[in-house]
Amino acid sequence: STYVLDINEKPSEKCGVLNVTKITEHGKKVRKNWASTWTVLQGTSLLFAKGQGSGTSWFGGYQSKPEFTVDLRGGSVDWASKEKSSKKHVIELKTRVGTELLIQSEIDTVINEWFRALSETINTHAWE
Ligand code: I3S
Repeated sequence: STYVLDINEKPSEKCGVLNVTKITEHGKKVRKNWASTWTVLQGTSLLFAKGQGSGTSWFGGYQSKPEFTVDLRGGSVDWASKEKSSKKHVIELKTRVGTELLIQSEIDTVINEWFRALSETINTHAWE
């Protein structure tokens, strides 16, 4: 049999600790609640698991069940405006179902990598 693997079809997997807050749920504004959150990009899903504290509990955070998952397909990603947050390096993620999240890291290389990974995922799967 013939087996063809496109070089671009590598599974997208990325994880790390980011500061995350929801700002809108089903189109309704919700109160910000920034939390240090173990974040996993797995295919077109973005999974969040609030760790038992950040830093030393990465492994524990990874083992814990995701607290919240968003489907990136049909979503959008952009840098957040100053009105959305006073923090620097803030990504604004909007999902197809009207959830808006802010995702932040103090480390610019880290947040730039996440911006790239999220944009690539959203652009690659835009029409699914
Ligand atoms: O958009 P806001 O309301 O200025 O967001 C800030 C608040 O959520 C604040 O908590 P209180 O609800 O206790 O006021 C947070 O401590 C801030 O971090 C939020 O603003 P930034 O600019 O950090 O996203």
